[in-house]
Amino acid sequence: MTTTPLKGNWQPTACILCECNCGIVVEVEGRSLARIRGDKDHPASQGYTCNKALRLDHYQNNRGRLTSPMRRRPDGSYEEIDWDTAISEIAAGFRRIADTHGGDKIFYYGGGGQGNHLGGAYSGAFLKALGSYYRSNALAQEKTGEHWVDAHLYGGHTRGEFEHAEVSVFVGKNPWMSQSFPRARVVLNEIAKDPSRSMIVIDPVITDTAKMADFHMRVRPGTDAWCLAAMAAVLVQEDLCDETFLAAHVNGADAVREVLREVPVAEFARRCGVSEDLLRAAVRRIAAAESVSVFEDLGIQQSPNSTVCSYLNKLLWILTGNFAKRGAQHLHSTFAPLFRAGGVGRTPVTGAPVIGGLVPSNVVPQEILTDHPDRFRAMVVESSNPAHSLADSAACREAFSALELLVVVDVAMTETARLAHYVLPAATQFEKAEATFFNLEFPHNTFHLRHRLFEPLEGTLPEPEIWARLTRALGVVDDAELAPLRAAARDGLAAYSAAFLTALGANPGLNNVLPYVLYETLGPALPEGLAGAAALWGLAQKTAMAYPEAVRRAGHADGNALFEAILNHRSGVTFTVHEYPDDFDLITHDDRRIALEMPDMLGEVRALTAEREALTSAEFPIVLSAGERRAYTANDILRDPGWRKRDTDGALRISVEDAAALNLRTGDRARITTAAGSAEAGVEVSEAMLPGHASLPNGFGLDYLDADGTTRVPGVAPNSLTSSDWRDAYAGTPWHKHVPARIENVSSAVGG
Ligand SMILES: Nc1nc2c(c(=O)[nH]1)N[C@H]1C(S)=C(S)[C@@H](COP(=O)(O)OP(=O)(O)OC[C@H]3O[C@@H](n4cnc5c(=O)[nH]c(N)nc54)[C@H](O)[C@@H]3O)O[C@H]1N2
Ligand SMILES: Nc1nc2c(c(=O)[nH]1)N[C@H]1C(S)=C(S)[C@@H](COP(=O)(O)OP(=O)(O)OC[C@H]3O[C@@H](n4cnc5c(=O)[nH]c(N)nc54)[C@H](O)[C@@H]3O)O[C@H]1N2
Ligand code: SF4
Ligand SMILES: [Mo]
Repeated sequence: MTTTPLKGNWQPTACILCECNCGIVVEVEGRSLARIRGDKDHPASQGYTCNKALRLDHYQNNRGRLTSPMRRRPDGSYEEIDWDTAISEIAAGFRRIADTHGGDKIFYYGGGGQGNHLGGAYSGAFLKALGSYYRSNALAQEKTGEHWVDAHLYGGHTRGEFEHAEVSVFVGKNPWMSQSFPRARVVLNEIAKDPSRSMIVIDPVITDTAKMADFHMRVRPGTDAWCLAAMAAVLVQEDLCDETFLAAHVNGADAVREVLREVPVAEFARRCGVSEDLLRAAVRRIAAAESVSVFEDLGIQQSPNSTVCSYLNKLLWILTGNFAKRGAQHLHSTFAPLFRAGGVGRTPVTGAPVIGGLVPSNVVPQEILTDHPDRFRAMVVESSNPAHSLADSAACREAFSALELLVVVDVAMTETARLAHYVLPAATQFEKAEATFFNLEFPHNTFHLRHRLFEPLEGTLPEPEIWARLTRALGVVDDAELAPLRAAARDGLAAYSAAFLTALGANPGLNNVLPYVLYETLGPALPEGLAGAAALWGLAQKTAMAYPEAVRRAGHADGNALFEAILNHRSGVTFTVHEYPDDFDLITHDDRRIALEMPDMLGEVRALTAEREALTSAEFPIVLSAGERRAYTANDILRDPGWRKRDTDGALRISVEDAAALNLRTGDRARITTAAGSAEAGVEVSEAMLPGHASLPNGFGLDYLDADGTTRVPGVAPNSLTSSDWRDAYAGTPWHKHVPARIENVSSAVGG
């Protein structure tokens, strides 16, 4: 595919507000994104965007932008300092921590939000040079449980092919609002219109997605384990499994069947609040389908029993053989791994599980706030706002304030930045080369290198340059060693490849600082503004070696050809084209079979028959879902509240029944109190909510300096209401969607 010539000032880039990173074209005026449209040439999104992309100028031209490195004074205020001072003081500070306490006491959090993973790729050189090891990011408060299950079952991440699935199942997932797969609303509309296709939604809320569903299984919050166990049990008890598939491709099915045979389906249906008839009908629909795709997301990943729910929902498609065929579930290629390979480690202080190399977000405060000798002493935060996005903001603030050194790299003065010793101002995602590593599709997987639309704002730097300066300041690489590589880069990629092998052969130590080496040597030879793409050369080589045929099918002869295509195709490239049977080769187990038996998880399924104490109480009778995705939420990416066209204060949604009991009407104010904190919110009475269930949106409670100089904080910061210890036993992932709470009417006191 070649890019069509661009007219006028229309430039291709991507939306950065969710993991889809839809291709857009932007008409640039001065330094603003004046007009925005979907990019038809983008190989994944094909012209699609949702409502949010059109508001991106609120990110680019945000009054909260940082324009100079900042250093905190003893009195807590900040002073602007120049880059050279900032770099040398920060490098020396981390060096001192490493020399005194060990480099592993330097903790790294973040590395990219929804659309900017290129910068974080360079942090590794600096961190490795210091001996830093522990890291984390938002994936450790959502996806680590699923990753642990995936690693056991087949050793990779799977995605559904919803575009072609006869039956699509969404478990705790509202793709109409939260998207997450290409062209989500188009695909959902196609499914809803086609009488031969079906949609099953498991969600306590009548979401926009649930409204389109053929089967809406309205579970009571937090009871998915019973619902999913009953569904898997129906497959076994009604003899609906694909025995041919299981015999050919799956180990351990008998052990699973043995447990599922004992599940009391009627009893479990009652416990999750779904009618047994509806539950059985949905399962029979799955079993009868040519193809089934399943998407699990935060509704189970941030709720009680989350890891066992991840396991159970995967049984639905594995027991029915919905793998390695059109419209079904797939393992996919990766361009850059999101998780570290290897087993489950433990955190130094609390001994929490480190899955995929990520420290559970919820234990971060406890790994700092202690006199344990192995506590984290210093922290780097890049492109993340953990003081606002991690459970228990108060504990996070206290912990971050106790660090000997905290450095934040961000575009804005965030809640986290305000606790830092140094804040480094990054160029925005439209002022530098950027890319997402959320490349999760099959059979066609895509990668998009975005070129910059503007020069970096004065005073800011792209992260690759920041990390290169910091690494240079450590003095760990002899620059003379890089000279031959620099020279070879000027002679083209073939010469560079040869010189690279020679240099690494002569000094294997360079491997430790690879992103730095690439940036310093290949970076200068790349077209203007694309130095930050240098690390992609290494990733392109790895990708071509990992999936040689799929990369060739996509039209790239080798790693260098792939890298050139990435540089040249401004709307993105397809980097792998797979055939369906490739799914089996992507299983990492030696026998290329799915390992279905997970004894821990099967033990959890057995234990579901025992009665459980309710997680709510007389004091906190309501289940609060703290952090729902809505039409105008986008994590913490947009700080300017003016981007929202409605729901500007992030209403607390409550059921008609609870509203009546509390004498609350839409527009009234309510106080919501949890074990961790209390906040006031505007109320929206909603027929979509079950009695006893309330929801607050994510991404609110960020402060913003208005044009008139006043600070505004619209909505409730969800993590002022969440607790660190409220988390999954296996993965440490938080139960944000299930926070026991009390709601009080504060309007009626003044006469409502
Ligand atoms: N508009 C918008 N889109 C986004 C984002 C955003 O901020 N705004 N963020 C992006 C990110 S980072 C992510 S991770 C994804 C998340 O995407 P989703 O997981 O789809 O988002 P949520 O709305 O947080 O939660 C999904 C659903 O879980 C349901 N739920 C609550 N409790 C339960 C329960 O006990 N059981 C079940 N089965 N469901 C329950 C909620 O009603 C909700 O509909 O969205 C991405 N897309
Ligand atoms: N209670 C509750 N908490 C939640 C959730 C929930 O549902 N409920 N959801 C969780 C989930 S799924 C997620 S993904 C996390 C997200 O929370 P975070 O991990 O904090 O990620 P973002 O909100 O994406 O934060 C993005 C930060 O990056 C900055 N930024 C933007 N562009 C750039 C750039 O180019 N360079 C740099 N250096 N910085 C940049 C922004 O200013 C912002 O501060 O929140 C989690 N927290
Ligand atoms: S928010 Fe997500 S789905 Fe919407 S346009 Fe942006 S990247 Fe695409
Ligand atoms: Mo997320």
